[in-house]
Amino acid sequence: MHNEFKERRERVLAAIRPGVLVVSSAPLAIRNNDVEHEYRQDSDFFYLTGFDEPESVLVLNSSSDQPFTLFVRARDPEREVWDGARAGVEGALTDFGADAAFPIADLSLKLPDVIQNSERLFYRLGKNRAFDDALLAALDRVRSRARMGVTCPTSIVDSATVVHESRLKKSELELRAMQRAIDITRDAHVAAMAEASPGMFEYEVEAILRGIFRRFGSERPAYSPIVGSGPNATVLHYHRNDRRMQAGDLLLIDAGCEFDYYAADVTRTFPVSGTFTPEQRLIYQLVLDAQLASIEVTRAGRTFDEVHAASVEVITRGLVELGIIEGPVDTAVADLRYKPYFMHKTSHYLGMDVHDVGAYFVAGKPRPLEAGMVITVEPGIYIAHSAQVDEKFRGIGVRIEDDVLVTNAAAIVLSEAIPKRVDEVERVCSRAA
Ligand SMILES: [Mn+2]
Repeated sequence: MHNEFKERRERVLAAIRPGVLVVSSAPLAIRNNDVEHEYRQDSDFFYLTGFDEPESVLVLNSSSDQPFTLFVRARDPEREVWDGARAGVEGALTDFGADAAFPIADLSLKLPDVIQNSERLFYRLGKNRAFDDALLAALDRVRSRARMGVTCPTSIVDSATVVHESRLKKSELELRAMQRAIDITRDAHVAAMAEASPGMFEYEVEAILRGIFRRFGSERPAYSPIVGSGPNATVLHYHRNDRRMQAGDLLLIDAGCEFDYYAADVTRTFPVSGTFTPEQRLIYQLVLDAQLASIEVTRAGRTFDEVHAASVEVITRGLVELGIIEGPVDTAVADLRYKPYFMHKTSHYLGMDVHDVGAYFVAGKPRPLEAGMVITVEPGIYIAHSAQVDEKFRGIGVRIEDDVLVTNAAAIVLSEAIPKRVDEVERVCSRAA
């Protein structure tokens, strides 16, 4: 693992040459009074260091023979009794491979020294305002040294242009972590399908998901699980998870865990009673057909728009056939008639962040997919109770989401082992817990 972080830093150093890159750790966030939110390291910071402590700063300087500097919390036996062990300056050098390390308390003193004499500063302004101030103060210090022959950066470049670009294509090691997250997520979804039944509350199903995530070593959910039954399945970002499920409901679960800082993002929809009603089955099969069509299109050289268009085509055709929207199909596509029922896009990047970083457009044009990217494919149909359609379809919400590795040939569905065919889903749903 040590080597992988080093390789990433070397790749970034090569990309910024000549320049200096600064990334701060995620700030601590107060939850209420003196209680903090659970801490999670900033993804860029972790990607380049593997270091998960707060109050840390990373500097990569391509012009230095000691390019990798870490500022970290100093060892403090008294604090460590309360908060646990810290790596300290010593650990930053020996365990995390820093060429130089300083206590974070010395930041204002030492930061000017490590960023000076570079033309370009790679830094993401605006993400952490408190740290922006510290960095701008350091820049000011560097400027004041101009008469001594010190060079101050003349341009500040968004560090995303190099770090996010590097994160976009996944290494073997990253794919292993993602697969692990997805495998735990599979167990959670299968257990939810088997155990959910009429009369249970949505939060009981949420508890099953969270319990399995944690039991198998996931640090945390990659995002708050959505467990929406009946009419709640048509609410895209439903999060209350407090309704009592009824016989005949569909249950839409959008939940994935994080493992080693990598996210899974999976949605399954299934009948709480174990069998789809005829209308639910029609809509479900339509979403599944759309998803399979989009996965078919997913490969290097194609674009997100093309992946999305495949789902739009299938869903529009199906909705026309069911009499939910008016045809003909091409006119319905052109007029966006599917949109009240399929209002989101089909895909996003997936990685350390569930909506992962990386450019979707390059020079104003949709960026072609490349081998090594991981994306989601997640079409859906949501028919609200208020919809002007045949009553039998109202209140049906279905989304099916898989995590897909882009290659030069057919895409690899990393979450393939999570049941989604109608007969498979019904079989797992009627399995006793
Ligand atoms: Mn998603």
